[in-house]
Amino acid sequence: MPDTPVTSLRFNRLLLTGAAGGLGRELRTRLKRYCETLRLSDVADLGAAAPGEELRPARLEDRAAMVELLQGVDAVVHLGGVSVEAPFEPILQANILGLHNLYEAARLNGVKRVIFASSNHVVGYYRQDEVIDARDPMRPDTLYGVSKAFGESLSRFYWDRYGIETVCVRVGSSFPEPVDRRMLATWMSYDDLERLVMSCLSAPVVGHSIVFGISDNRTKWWDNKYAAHLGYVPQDSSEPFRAAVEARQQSIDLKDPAAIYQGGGFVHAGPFDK
Ligand code: 15L
Repeated sequence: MPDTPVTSLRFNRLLLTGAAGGLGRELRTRLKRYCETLRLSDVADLGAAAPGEELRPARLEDRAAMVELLQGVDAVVHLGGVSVEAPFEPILQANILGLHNLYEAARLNGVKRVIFASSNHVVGYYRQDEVIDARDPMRPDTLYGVSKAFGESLSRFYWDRYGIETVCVRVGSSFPEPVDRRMLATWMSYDDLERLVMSCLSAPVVGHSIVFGISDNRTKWWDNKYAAHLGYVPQDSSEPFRAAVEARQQSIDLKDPAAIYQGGGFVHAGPFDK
């Protein structure tokens, strides 16, 4: 965790969905530092509530449960839903119908800001020798990526029509450390994840913004020039891990689409529906 908090702002109640997942478990302890009450939701087991935590299991597909879940929250950090390629049906339920429920719940409860965990797989079919920014057209590499593209469009609609602000965070690869050559470009440390989420929550005005969730890596495919207003300044880099990563993966097959496209191995995932 960063020694000094990213912002001196304190929120009354924040909601974290997908709180039992990999990034959810990481943000659970970190977000608590910035709010009186942290409401946690997931369909998976959330364990026991720590002081200042409220546990609210809820299915994204359940509109009534979502409306209840968003009551009395200042802002939502939405990590919930399917987070890898999968058959279309669960993606449809959680990432499409579920996300619509979340935004309807925000509208009905007057919640004004959502931090939406989008994904780099919205643009996974750009090549690894291209550098893109948030205004380049989407090129999803999976049905999962398509569902995140839907989320970016849905959140833009809720901003234009209802004034609900969203930052779409196109998360790269947020893990304890980069494990392959692709991740030298896509990695984001957990400390930088905290810095980014708190920048998104504390920036005075975000409207509808798109930011790539990456650390200050030397290898760059994604230019965050349109997200400068968020004030996110990554402090970590994949570079200290480079030697170990290159030793582990000395050569790459340049004919393999996973080495050609930014989405990496996701370009091989599926189809599941025969
Ligand atoms: C994602 O969107 C996934 O949720 C995560 O598990 C990683 O695989 C990441 O992308 C990635 O591209 O490395």
